[in-house]
Amino acid sequence: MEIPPLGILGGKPAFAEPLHVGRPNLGDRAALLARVAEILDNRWLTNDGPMVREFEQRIAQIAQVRHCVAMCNATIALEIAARALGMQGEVIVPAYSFIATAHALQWQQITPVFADIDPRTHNLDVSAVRRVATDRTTGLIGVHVWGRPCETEALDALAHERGWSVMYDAAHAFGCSKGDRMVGGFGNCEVFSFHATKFINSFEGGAVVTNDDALAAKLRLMRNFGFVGFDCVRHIGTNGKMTEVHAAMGLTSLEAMEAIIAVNRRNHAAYREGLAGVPHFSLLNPDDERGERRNFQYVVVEVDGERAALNRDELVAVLQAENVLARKYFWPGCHRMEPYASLDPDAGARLPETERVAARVIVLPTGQAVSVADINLICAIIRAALAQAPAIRARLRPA
Ligand code: T4K
Repeated sequence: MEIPPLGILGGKPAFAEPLHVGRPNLGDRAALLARVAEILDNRWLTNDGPMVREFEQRIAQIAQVRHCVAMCNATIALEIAARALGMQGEVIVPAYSFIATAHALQWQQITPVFADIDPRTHNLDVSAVRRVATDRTTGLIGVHVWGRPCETEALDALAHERGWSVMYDAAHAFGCSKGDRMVGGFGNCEVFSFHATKFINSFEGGAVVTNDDALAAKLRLMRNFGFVGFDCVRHIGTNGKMTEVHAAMGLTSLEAMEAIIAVNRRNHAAYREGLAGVPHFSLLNPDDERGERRNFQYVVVEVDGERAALNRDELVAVLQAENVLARKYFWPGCHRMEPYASLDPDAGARLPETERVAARVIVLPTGQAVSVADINLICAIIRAALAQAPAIRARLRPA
């Protein structure tokens, strides 16, 4: 493909409009509007309404669990679940995650203790978890990064052996499976996100899913201030409720689930083909050869900055100059963000794989808003940039 002068070298951006990572996937507009009309007719807008219940049923069915408790977002869902599980003191989490995983703990005076990751999967390394455990540890939160499930057997077994609670931040992993078991039933509970940028979205939204009846009952109470009936509060609680309009969007999005997977899968294949053979580049394999289900929501490339002609940050600058707003998730790692950086300034030394992966990853735009032609152009830009690396380096070098 013929590429005009690159934006970073003074050319016009290849895309007139920005191409975002996280542009929402939309379901059928008429179906959503019909649901909104029904909500208005019902005059039931929030507080465990019929749309929320239907949404919960559908999520529980797909995730193969007994209970789904829908919430206003995944961050509040993580907070409520941590409290319902009695997490306190120290809880082990990866630093390679969105900041919400750590904040959900710190927000309630629980100390997140960061453990390193396996560079192959980007998920918690079980031996690193063992290394950071102390007698103050009460729990563990694994994150299924990019939708690839953690080593749940080993983590669940370790938690069981030590008497810890264990939950999974499955914000990326709705619709994914480990073997023939859907994500949802691992640990004591799992948390999904239905934020606008996620595979299935309810504008904002989240849910805790579990097979534990008592835990589900507690989560329902805590989501609604602890109320049972009009005048009786049985538990400390907060307002974590999902509204009917959010559930309407979620149900509409669920109807498009297979179509969204098909687009994501097509886009993934286009990137794989477009980047094949680019030296020191690797596209993370969603790893579904064993017949596992994946949602293909993220296109994640690792750039070996020591050997490639341009490093990750240089390539992101190249792409952004073309209006391709590639992201560096989860740079620089939770441990280098506040308040954690000040609380434990030396954490980086104990998290070498987290630091290495965070310095190599580029997340590229995908989803319904991105066409195969867009992807071909993005890949051609990357190839053209690598071929002109010395000029680009000179341009990016601080004066
Ligand atoms: N745990 C994990 C592992 C997570 O990744 C997340 C969230 C959570 C927990 C917490 O879940 P929630 O509480 O959010 O339910 C985005 C998302 O906001 C965040 O939900 C997500 N992870 C994270 C990985 O990505 P930002 O701050 O990097 O990007 P944001 O929200 O500005 O959106 C990205 C781009 O998407 C924007 O540049 C423009 C585009 N966009 C966004 C929205 C909202 C649109 O085109 N339309 C839109 O409506 O966090």
